[in-house]
Amino acid sequence: MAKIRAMASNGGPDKGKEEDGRTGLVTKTRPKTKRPHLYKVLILNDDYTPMEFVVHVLEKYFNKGREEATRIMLHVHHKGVGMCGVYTYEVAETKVTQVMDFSRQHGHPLQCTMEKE
Ligand code: TYC
Repeated sequence: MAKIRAMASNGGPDKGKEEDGRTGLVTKTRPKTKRPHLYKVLILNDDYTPMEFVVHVLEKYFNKGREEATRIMLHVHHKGVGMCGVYTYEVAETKVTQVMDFSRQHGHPLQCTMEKE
C-alpha cells in the first residue's frame, strides 16, 4: 500500500517534521527515502586489447587519473577481472554500453559488465 510522505511547504522532502492540522503540534515522522540499488561496473581481461587502450577507457569513461587507471588495468591483467566504479542501474548500464561500443569501434574485444552490489 502506498504511504503518504510528509512534504515541506516548498514541495521538497522535509527532515521528518510534520505539523498536525488540528493542534498545530509539530511531530516527528520517518521520511521514506529509499537508497538506490547500486551496481559494480567490471572489466574483464583478454589476450588482445592493448594495455594503453584499457587505461584510456578507464580515464575516459570512469574519470580515473593515469595512475589509478594503470593500477586497475594491471589488476585486471593479472587477476582476470576488476572494478571500474559503483553506480546506480542506469548510469552503470550506460557506461557498459559506452565501453562496449567504443571497444568495438576500435576493433578490440574488451568486455565490460555490471553486477548488483
Ligand atoms: N591482457 C591484455 C594484454 O596483455 C591487457 C588487458 C588488460 C586487456 C585489462 C583487458 O581488461 C583488460 N594486452
